[in-house]
Amino acid sequence: MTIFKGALIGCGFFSRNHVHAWREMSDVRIVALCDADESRLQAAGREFGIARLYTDAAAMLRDEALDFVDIATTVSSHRALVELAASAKVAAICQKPFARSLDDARAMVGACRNAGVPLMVHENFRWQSAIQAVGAALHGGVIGTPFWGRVSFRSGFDVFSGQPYLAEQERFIVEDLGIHVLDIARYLFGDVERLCASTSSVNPSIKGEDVATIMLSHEQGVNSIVDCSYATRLPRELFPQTLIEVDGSAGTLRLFADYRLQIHSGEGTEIRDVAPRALSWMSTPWEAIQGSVASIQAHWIDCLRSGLEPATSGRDNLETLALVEATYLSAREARSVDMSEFRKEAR
Ligand code: NAD
Ligand code: 89V
Repeated sequence: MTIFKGALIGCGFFSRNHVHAWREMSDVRIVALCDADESRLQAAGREFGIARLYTDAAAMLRDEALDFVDIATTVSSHRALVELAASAKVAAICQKPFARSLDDARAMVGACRNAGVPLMVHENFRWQSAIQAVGAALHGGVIGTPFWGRVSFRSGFDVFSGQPYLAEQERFIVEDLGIHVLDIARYLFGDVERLCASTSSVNPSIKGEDVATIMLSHEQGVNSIVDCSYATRLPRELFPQTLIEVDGSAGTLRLFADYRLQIHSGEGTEIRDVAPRALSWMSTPWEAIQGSVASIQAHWIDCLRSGLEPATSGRDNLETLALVEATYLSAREARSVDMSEFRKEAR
């Protein structure tokens, strides 16, 4: 069995999930860690028993023989690190948001293409067990031809205690969380022709917007609503659940709270439990996200073995990033946006 040797760059808040998930896989070894912050680096090395530690990614790429790097830093460092990996001819996974701008993202895709190395964006939400179950039912044709959908994430969860930088960003919910929800809409209903969005800021103690409502016209005829909020006080907090509704010509799908998927068709109505599997390192309420990390990383290794392009390759993610940019443009200029404005350059 080929063993794939990887290294993690960025040992912060979310990266522990990456390392735990890699350790689930018998054909992967994380041989080295890198973080510019020495104390975080040392702590991660101790926690995971990894001795080869670097504060400089270039030095790590020079000294280690790697099959891939897993970049789990925040967005401002993504372009430089992906280009560094490409110049060392090492395959790369890059956390979302892939890049600060579409121009940066295109340059990163180009660098990896020219170097002949695979590039995947760690866009994990579509890999959640519940979202995969909705996708399988929908794409399997159970409810006929879909014509309407809603992908909804509404929460009052305090994301800022774990990720304080989120409170300081001029662009918050669409760039950080909406990016996942928009990607789910693409995964379910296909690429988008046109969108119209509005955003608002409810929480006065953060810089960016924390509510967004986006209406999407998809190329294959579905109209969908993507709505997300971090300002929503519910009787029971559902973080990080995404709820989904789809109407089709022959039935309906509903992903309710607690990972209950209702499928209604000519065959009758059934409710399936599509909750994430439990692994020892998971922690409440993060299980669905942690499970999706394990699934996307397993997909990456499948792709390295087969040579197939990952579902959320850098190239694919240009479309999701374009939806983020189009949402901000639509909200700012109070107009509907034709995606060809972005696509001309993005594809
Ligand atoms: P964090 O700030 O806690 O950790 C980032 C780490 O990267 C820090 O320790 C920092 O020192 C290090 N770093 C930054 N630049 C570096 C460089 N050039 N070389 C080496 N180390 C460097 O951030 P986080 O909350 O762990 O988030 C990291 C990324 O993960 C973000 O892009 C965030 O959006 C994303 N994220 C994704 C999910 C998801 O479900 N996909 C969830 C949470 C966070
Ligand atoms: O997935 C993310 O990027 C996270 C969270 C789910 C907390 O918004 O920032």
